[in-house]
Amino acid sequence: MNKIVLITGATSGIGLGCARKFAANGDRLILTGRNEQRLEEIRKELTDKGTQVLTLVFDVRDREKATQCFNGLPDEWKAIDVLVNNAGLALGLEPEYEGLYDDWETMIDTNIKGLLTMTRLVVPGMVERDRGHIINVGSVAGDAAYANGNVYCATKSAVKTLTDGLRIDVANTAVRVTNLKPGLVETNFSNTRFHGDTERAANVYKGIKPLTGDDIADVAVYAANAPAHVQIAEVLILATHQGSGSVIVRK
Ligand code: 8X3
Repeated sequence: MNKIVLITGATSGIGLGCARKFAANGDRLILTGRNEQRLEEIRKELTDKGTQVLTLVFDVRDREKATQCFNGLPDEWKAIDVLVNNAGLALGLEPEYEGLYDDWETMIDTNIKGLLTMTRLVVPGMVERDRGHIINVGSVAGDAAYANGNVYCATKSAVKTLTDGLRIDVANTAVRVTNLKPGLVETNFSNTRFHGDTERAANVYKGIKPLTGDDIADVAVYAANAPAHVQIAEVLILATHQGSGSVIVRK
């Protein structure tokens, strides 16, 4: 069925994978992100293939702008069926007692408060329509802390708790709630984490075939298209040679 899917952080990685996979599924897309030019390139790529795409330029940390963009949606785009809360990032890999305050603020404001803002804006309409699906992009990092992951792991642990809480709070409706928990996915995740140190970022994926944004998007599309009585509550997706958040076998 043709759905309206809103994806945050749609300009790269898992978000971009979701944009392409939901487009291929025949859905209409609202793509949000900070990079206006990338959003426009992606809009063009997908509209050329026949997908209806609307883009919104904002940072999920900017609650006022997010609210403005959401309230300004044309009527025919307002009834969002699927919200993919993907926007998020890791910054730094230092012991907790040496972390940078700015990195902490950015991760907490994006991964937790940004996700909450989007949830607060979009979900009331879903509840009212008694239809909808929220897919939060959590992480294996939310299941257990790993060395130097501290604050990032805590934000993804919060995503798990908030996803579980929301699922309980909408259980009296037909709205479904999913937590996707990827492991090692090769995107610009590590590049961002290491503040642009590409060599250090490349080492994260050395000797192991990592997942791609498309691999995670496949699961998102599956969950969104499962029969209405089926709620895919949580999925942990690891690379084959990854045993857990901290066990990675490299060859
Ligand atoms: C991304 C997975 O294990 O690199 O959230 O933190 S991990």
